[in-house]
Amino acid sequence: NIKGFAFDLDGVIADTAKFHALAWQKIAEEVGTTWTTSLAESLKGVSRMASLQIILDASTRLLALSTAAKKELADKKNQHYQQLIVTLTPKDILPGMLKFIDSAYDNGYKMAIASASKNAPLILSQLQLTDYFDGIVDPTALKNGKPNPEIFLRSADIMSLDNTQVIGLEDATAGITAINAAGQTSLGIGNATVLSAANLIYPSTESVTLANIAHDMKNI
Ligand code: G16
Ligand code: MG
Repeated sequence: NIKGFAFDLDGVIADTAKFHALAWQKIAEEVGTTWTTSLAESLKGVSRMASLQIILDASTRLLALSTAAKKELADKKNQHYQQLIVTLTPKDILPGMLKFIDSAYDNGYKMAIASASKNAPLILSQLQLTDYFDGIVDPTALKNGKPNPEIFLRSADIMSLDNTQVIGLEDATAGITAINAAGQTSLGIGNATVLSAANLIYPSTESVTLANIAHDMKNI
């Protein structure tokens, strides 16, 4: 019996990917990496330092940066990014998600955030969603990122639930893999072909409702 929801943030609650992309693009230009949509896509759900490494590896220059220099570039990206996310307001919550979160709360479901982003607390605060959640998994305390299940296992701990009682919501395949490996029910938002490993698949956030989930859970 489902008693809680573990939410990915980017692509599920808000479209922060566009801000990550704008901020990384500046860093890419600085290090001689051509910015492409496929490069932007490959950074989704990937941690800040791992994202930087992908950008450095794609550079046409022969770079030998020290750890300190890399840290400086990552900090610079985060400063650009934070300037963009402070402009977020509740209007930036993806369609239908405020209604879903609000009705899940009213119906007594527990909720947690399972995002790789260290900025998740700031983003939730900007969107005025903080109080709905039992907690936010601290990504700095994790050994492995998605597709490793660790982040979703932690979210069940935060909600004091068994993994079988949790539905994980994700827009990325690495996240779906992580939810499945955690023994939770996976709910994918996006392209059904891409997210075929998910237990439940919805084309967009608008179709994520308690009624649709209750109906579709009968068929899995
Ligand atoms: C998000 C984004 C990634 C970003 C990562 C770390 O993950 O999808 O692009 O690099 O968080 O973000 P930050 O630099 O803010 O710590 P998720 O799990 O919410 O999709
Ligand atoms: Mg995501």
